[in-house]
Amino acid sequence: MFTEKLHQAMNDQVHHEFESAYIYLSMAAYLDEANLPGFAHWMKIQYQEEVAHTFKFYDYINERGGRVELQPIGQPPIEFDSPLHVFQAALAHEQKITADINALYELALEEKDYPSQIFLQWFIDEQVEEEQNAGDIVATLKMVGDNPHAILMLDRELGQRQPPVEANAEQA
Ligand code: OFO
Repeated sequence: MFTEKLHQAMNDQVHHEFESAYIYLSMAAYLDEANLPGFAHWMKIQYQEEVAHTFKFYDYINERGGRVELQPIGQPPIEFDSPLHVFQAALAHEQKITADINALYELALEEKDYPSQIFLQWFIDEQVEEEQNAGDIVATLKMVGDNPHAILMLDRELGQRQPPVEANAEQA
């Protein structure tokens, strides 16, 4: 069993991850309405990634003998100015989640909880990828500007994103 402080912080992270899923689903809805099905698909896969992250924390809390306590989720942002604005917001959100994961890791160090330090290393790596994925799309969108042909090409490319392995396992 881990300490109550760490238990609470892990529970908070269940909330942050599920809230991330909800935010990305809202972004997908905006992109679907904007007739950008590839962009929307990318965001729906991101939603699945966040659900998978939620379950990693959920399962870990259970494995350590803790009880998962779900918290209320507020309304996510629903209006955006453009696809660029969506991905800038996604990048800013990932940077916040990185800070949450880093704070959790620091707490696991303070509490001398070695299994949690090992568990969190996966998330530390994952956050590098999460920030890079959103950051790359922001950079591309800035480069193409309002060029409709380039936006359509990017829409096709983002429509190829594959679901996370964890999501396949959940569905199997
Ligand atoms: Fe769970 O990594 Fe994004 O938020």
